[in-house]
Amino acid sequence: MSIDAVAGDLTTERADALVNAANSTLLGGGGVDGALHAAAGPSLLEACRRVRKSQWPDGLPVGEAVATEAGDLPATWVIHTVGPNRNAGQTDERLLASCYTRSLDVAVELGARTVAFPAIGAGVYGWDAATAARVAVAAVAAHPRTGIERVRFVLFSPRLHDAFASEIAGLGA
Ligand code: AR6
Repeated sequence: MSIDAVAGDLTTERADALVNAANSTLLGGGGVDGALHAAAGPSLLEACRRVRKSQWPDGLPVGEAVATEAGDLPATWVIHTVGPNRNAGQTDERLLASCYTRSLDVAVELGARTVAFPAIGAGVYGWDAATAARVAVAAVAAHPRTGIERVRFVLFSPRLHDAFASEIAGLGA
């Protein structure tokens, strides 16, 4: 069960499940959400619309996670989660941790063996790199992750990569 961090683009990462930093509507947006939808093709949006109709008619709550198919992405599933919007006053780190915990719960239910995360909340939602990395790595390390062989953070900037790599290195200390 490894945890690592790479610099790169989540939309080209091969994993059983890619985690999307979505918003409550699940109907797309900017950042990594927009990039994943663009790379997946329209079937991802259709799958998200079905989730809204069946499971979450009022939208996915902050800190929750739900899976769909992955369209044309190099993955079997996309797990959508909604980070707390720090810029809108949602400053509770436990909600950010819950995004990782609930995403891994869903990944375990699906039988995913490899899972890749972006830095949830570290873009539009305004979490600083150090806090985003500390909360993310602690939440993943604390999860039982039954059956999951690798959790990878795919970071879009060198600053975020350094922050995550340093937290991961600290796990072994
Ligand atoms: N691969 C990996 N990381 C990426 C990619 C990519 N292709 N593109 C951006 N990032 P954000 P949030 C990084 O804003 O803060 C959306 O509009 C980005 O540099 O995508 O949780 C949703 O619909 C940053 O480090 O997510 C919501 O409305 C990290 O991904 C809102 O943004 C997260 O930034 C969610 O905001």
